[in-house]
Formats: sequence, C-alpha cells, structure tokens
Amino acid sequence: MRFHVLTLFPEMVLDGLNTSIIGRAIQSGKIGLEAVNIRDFATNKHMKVDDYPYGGGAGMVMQAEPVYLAYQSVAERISVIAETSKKPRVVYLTPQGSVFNQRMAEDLSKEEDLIFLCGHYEGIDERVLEMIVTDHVSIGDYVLTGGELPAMVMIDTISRLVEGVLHNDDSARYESFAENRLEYPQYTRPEEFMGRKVPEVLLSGNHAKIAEWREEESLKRTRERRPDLL
Ligand code: 6GU
Repeated sequence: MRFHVLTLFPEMVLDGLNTSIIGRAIQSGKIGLEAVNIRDFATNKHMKVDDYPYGGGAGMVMQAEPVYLAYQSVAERISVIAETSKKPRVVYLTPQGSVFNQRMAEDLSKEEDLIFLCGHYEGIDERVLEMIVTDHVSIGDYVLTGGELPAMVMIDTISRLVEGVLHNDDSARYESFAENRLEYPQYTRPEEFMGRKVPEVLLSGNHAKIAEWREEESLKRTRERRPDLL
C-alpha cells in the first residue's frame, strides 16, 4: 500500500505518522507514504493557492489549478510505478462526506495506491473535485480546520489492515468491531493495584471459562456504551 497525501501542510502529515507501529511500517517498506505540497504547484509568483469565493461569503476557497496539477503529478507517477492505466482512488476529506468506518477501511485497504486530498479554508473549487475525487469521506459529525488529521486517522486505520504491519496473527486486525462488539477489558501485573484485584477467572488457567467471561464482558460493555451496535 502506498499513500499519497495532497496537502498545504506536508510536515504535519509526515511528522504525525512517523512514530510507533505506522512509523516502523514505513521504515520497513510495508507501506509507503509521501506528502505532496499543493503550494509547489502554484503558477503565480506569490505561490498563492486560494482566492475569494464567487458569489461572496466568508473565507477563501482553494483554487482548482494547483490541486489539479498536484494530483496529475502523483497520478502520472503511480501509473508508471504500478504499470497501470487504471485511475487511482482519490479520497477527499470533508465534513460533507460519508462517515468513515471499519468496513470502508477494509475496502480501501485492497488498493495498491490511495490519494488523499486535504482541503483548508472554506473548501476547494468544486470543478476540480468533480474531475478527480472518487470518494468523499468525513471522520465524524464535527468540524475540523482541515483534512490533514482525518487523512492521518484513515491512513492509520488502513495501514493496520495491511499484511505484515501488525506482527500479531490475523485476528488482531479486527479487535473491537469484530462482530460489531466492543473488546473485553484487559489486565496485566500486578494481581492487585491500590486494592483492586484482577478478576479471579483470568488467573484460573481455565481457558473455556476465560473465553466465556470475555464474551459476557464484551456484550455487557457493548450494551452499556454502544447499544447502537447491537
Ligand atoms: Cl474529513 N474534514 C474537516 N475539515 N472536518 C471534519 C472532517 C473532515 N471530518 C469530520 N470533521
């Protein structure tokens, strides 16, 4: 899996994903990550990439041309490297998109290349979105200042589904949301912490009983916290 992020803040994306499991997956080449600065594709001498909205209104709108040129430079490279004429999927991060979930992550994880387009200001000129975007995605019903954090959330989620990124067996890929249930609680040493004991059954060595307890806890937790999943 190779991720290509079109953004005005490339260092935010690169710095944010270069730690822990995802950072190691990039270092080992299991996933690829590049951030392309849309401003590098401005064609005016001030490197300006936004302008006032036609029809008036608050804020600035990102112009079509630099976004299109940034997309084109990535799409051309992808077609050479992947030896394909197939158009890559382009995810536009917007609060007006479909809300991201694990099922969408599993679907996107099948692609060889994914392009993420991050907007800022009041959005991007609709014409370039019509030309290049294949998926409009939001990460939830609240408003952020830009698409970089949502792109990072999606890249993290998709990366852990890529073969070899998690060292655990296959089941680790699913965890919460496997069968639409929340995970059971976990404990480690010591057996007692500030008067609170680890549930007895987990020390019993009875694997059938342990599995049964975890199943019950998982169901109880889902009922309490996410009854909408049941
Ligand atoms: Cl994808 N972008 C922005 N700007 N805000 C959001 C979002 C995306 N998803 C939730 N809020």
